[in-house]
Amino acid sequence: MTAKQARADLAYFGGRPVFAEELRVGTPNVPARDRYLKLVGEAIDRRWLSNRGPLVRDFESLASRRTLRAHNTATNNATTALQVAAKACGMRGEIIMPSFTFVATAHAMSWIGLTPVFCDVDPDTGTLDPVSVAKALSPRTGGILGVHIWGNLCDTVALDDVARGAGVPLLFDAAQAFGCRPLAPSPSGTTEVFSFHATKIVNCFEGGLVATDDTEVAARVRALHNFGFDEATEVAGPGTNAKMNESSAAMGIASVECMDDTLRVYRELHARYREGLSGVPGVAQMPDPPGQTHNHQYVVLRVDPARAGLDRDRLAAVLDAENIRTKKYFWPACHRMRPYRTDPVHTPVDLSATEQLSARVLALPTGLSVSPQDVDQICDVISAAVRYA
Ligand code: T4K
Repeated sequence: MTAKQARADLAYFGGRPVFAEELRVGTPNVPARDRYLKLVGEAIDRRWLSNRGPLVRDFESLASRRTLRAHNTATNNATTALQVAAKACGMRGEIIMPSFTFVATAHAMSWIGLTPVFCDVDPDTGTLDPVSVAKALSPRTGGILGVHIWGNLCDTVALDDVARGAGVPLLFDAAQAFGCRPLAPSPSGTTEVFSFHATKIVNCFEGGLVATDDTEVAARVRALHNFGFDEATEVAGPGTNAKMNESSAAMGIASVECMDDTLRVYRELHARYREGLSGVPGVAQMPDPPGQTHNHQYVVLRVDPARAGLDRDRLAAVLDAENIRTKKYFWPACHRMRPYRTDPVHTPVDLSATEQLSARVLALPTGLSVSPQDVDQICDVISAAVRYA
């Protein structure tokens, strides 16, 4: 390993970049290329390419072993899945959600005429704070949307209590949480939406899934994602086209079949980062939440500028010069984005934990295209950046 032994070794100060080619957050995993090509070839030969074909049904069945939910409907992405699920759960009016999330969470609601109302998050897990949610409740509240950010599961029990007390539906955006399950049982009737976008731990090129334990919600999801056709192929009401196609399902099957191996790689890289950064002042990996299994899909640092001597943006610039492409997941927070930043209806409560997290977090490359030696090099750059800050 080439260590950064002097300030001038850092590419930011004119040294030679550690990586000749860029190393990215979110490089797609393709763990079983031949299996995918075989499955997609069979689909082509069958001439059955969409509309709940055999591969989509197989994918749903395999995915159900990971979601542990009774009903699983595959979709073309998680954004449409969120819209379908929100309608199926009966969400209306103002939807309480975190601002600290990927903007798709808010836009998905806004796009179907619902109003995002942003609440604060727990500073350690980044998930929706039930106390903040309770403060934001109003007669206009028509739903609560928790986000399992970075695979950290929300306090589902506390949020369920708040939702039941207010008499509004509760939905979870689990786009980043495939493979993350609570060790205790979930509240009854839980509904979650997963993403299988190219950058996710399991990918379908693009894909999503609505997983629910509520039979009635499941029936509505099935109809709504397929133009409103119910099981009797009658149109029960206005629906959309959110169906997954067979090629996406083939990719999903090929990936989920070897998911245990994939999870192991992510877990090991995550632990290696933790060890490699353990002595670096002011730079800490976000803590692993207790009480759940984790996919370790994201390696997220929190940079404390006072202790590290440099802020998150400067650290990102130092890494960038070394061809290490990080992502500021999630900055800016949604309430700082158009159109939400201009209308106070979206921000009725204090969002100080959100503000602080979004200014400090940085996601680092991980996944099947990242080696343990790459992690060592990245840790060396971070440690040098702090040393010479
Ligand atoms: N809710 C939450 C909480 C979410 O995180 C997301 C999506 C959604 C809802 C909506 O799910 P989908 O409708 O997408 O299923 C990326 C993904 O596009 C997005 O799916 C994901 N969350 C979000 C966290 O990350 P960007 O804007 O960061 O994408 P981009 O183009 O900057 O790519 C990310 C990194 O991946 C880059 O380093 C480049 C690399 N990349 C990307 C693609 C597509 C590759 O190396 N190869 C590729 O093919 O949103």
